[in-house]
Amino acid sequence: MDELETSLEKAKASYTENDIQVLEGLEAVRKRPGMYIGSTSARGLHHLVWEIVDNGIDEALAGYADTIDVTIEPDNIIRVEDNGRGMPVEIHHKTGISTVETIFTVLHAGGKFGGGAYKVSGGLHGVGASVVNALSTWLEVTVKKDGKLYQCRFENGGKVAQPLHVIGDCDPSDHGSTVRFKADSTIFTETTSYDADILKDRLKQLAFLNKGIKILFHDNRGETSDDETYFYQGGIKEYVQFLNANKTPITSEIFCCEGVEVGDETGYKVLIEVALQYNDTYNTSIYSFCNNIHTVEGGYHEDGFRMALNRVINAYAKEKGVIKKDEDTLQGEDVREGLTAIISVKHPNPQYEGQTKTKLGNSEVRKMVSTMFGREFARFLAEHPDEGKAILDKATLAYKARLAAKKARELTRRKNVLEISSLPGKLADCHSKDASISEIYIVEGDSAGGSAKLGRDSNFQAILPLRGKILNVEKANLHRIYDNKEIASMITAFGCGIGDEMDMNKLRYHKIIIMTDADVDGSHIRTLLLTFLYRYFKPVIEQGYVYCALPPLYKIWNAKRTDYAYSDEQLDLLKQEFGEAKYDIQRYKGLGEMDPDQLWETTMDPKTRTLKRVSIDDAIEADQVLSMLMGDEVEPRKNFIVQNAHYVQNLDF
Ligand code: 1YM
Repeated sequence: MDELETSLEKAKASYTENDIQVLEGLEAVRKRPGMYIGSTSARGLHHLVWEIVDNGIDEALAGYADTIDVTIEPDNIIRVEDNGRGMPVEIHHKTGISTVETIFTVLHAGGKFGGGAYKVSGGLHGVGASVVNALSTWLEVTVKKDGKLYQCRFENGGKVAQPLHVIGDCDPSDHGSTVRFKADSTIFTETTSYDADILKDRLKQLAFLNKGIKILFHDNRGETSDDETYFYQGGIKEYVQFLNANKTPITSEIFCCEGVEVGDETGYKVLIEVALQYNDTYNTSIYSFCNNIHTVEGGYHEDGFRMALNRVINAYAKEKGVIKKDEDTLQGEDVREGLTAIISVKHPNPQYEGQTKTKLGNSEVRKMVSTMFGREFARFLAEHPDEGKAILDKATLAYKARLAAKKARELTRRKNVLEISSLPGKLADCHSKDASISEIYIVEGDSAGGSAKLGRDSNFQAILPLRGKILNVEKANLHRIYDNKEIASMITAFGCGIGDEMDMNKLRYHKIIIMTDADVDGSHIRTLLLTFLYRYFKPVIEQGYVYCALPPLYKIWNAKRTDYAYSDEQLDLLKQEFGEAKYDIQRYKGLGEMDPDQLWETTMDPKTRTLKRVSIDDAIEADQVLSMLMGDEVEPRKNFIVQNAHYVQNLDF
């Protein structure tokens, strides 16, 4: 049983009991208003208006109303009227009181009762009309229906002062609902005075987002009244026009499309609308909405839009011969330069995520928007060659400018690696920005790097593949070190700078994990890396942030079990464990031989992996080995090579 059912079940018992239940509900709202409307500041105060207006919008979206009239009366009384069916006046079978009264006295009742298509009131705030009642000194509802005028009145935070009764007659063709209320100044202690601009901005936005609904506004508090009418037959197309009003559009036609996509086998429908126009600036203004709520943090509808925009413009560019080679793709930032776009979806069951709950989390919406918008936008480009050309020219220019800027950056990068701000391209970064849980795997070779990228947990694990041998820092001066691509990418990835300008607080990962093959080449690369870290990032080692991953040497398995051995001794033990049973053994020659899942399981999963923390002694030893091998003294090198001849034969210093 859901919340509403429960409260209604309880309420049914008897009329007095019902009264008590209701009062307890509304009392809870008065005790903790913040929980229901976010805050009791000016923001919360305006929220009351939106709760009531949303109900009128719902009625209009259901097709029964086309006008909503919002007035600030003297003394900051709010009046909202619509010309819809009028709230239901009959006795509600569960509460035993009129449905109107139920809407205003039972928590959440308004949102859940109706079967309307898109209940905006079920959205982000959507706490219902009863919350407004609970937070008002008085509230009055008037319903015009079936030739009669009905009214009821509540006082002192939702207590019934006058139950619903007929106060007169009206034209039988007339219908609608009116709500008037006065916010409680003992709750809204900061202010009970409405800001006309806040109300106007949002009402205008609601009119843009819901084409064909006329929204009237009056501020009757002053000597002369301030009246506005918001009515946009073109909806979000006019919104885009309005947003671009002070800019110079590069296309005369505004693109817009609208469609209904069916969700799953349950057949729920999602309404999708997109409008866009490019202007000659370099800025991007993409505003997305779900159920009239501005999804500030974006979400799947916005993702789907970006995906399709990219795809369609690139396909069009190829078709027009602007893009020739496959590697010349226009990037998202290229195709969005100068773009003003509105994406508006209406979803019967929206899920909001993110810090401020303004990110649409319904994943199915991505494909819906991508498919519908992509198809329509491709058609638009095909049918409007002038617009198509202007958009393509703009994106290509952005693309060229980006490449030029990149070249310029690379030149500076060569001058001073410390000035690099962008992360290296090969780095597959993690999502976490919290260094204390972030890890970077420095992986030898592209194929192992590829497996690691696929196998990792991208929430906290970053992968930086290093190609070939990194520069031998022993013989290089500082200038050459900066010049080395592999080293430069490590320095930028770490984020903490190097040398005099090093700032450990800026280090982006508290685990720097060297992952090399368990062979001679691998150990050589490890030596080079450790030496580099020892020479230039000593504090990172001193603070215990550097580790070596231990990849397994063998996989031993049969139909029943699979195990990994990290040494020959361990393999012998495992062989005994498998005993008489048949088994297979694979010797891993390199990390690249493992598939992503194996790599994750054996070497990267914090639950099962073995990491060896590098001590400063290890690093010193690496440094000495390297000095000896690389240094000018010939004798020790000779000795070392003779002693380790069976290992070093493949080495290429
Ligand atoms: C000024 C605010 O609330 N209008 C409004 C509300 C309702 C209806 C019509 C309505 C809805 C339905 C059937 C339905 C509401 N009804 C309910 C409930 N304007 C304003 N206009 N008949 C009338 O959804 O089926 C909640 S709001 F719960 F009774 F359905």
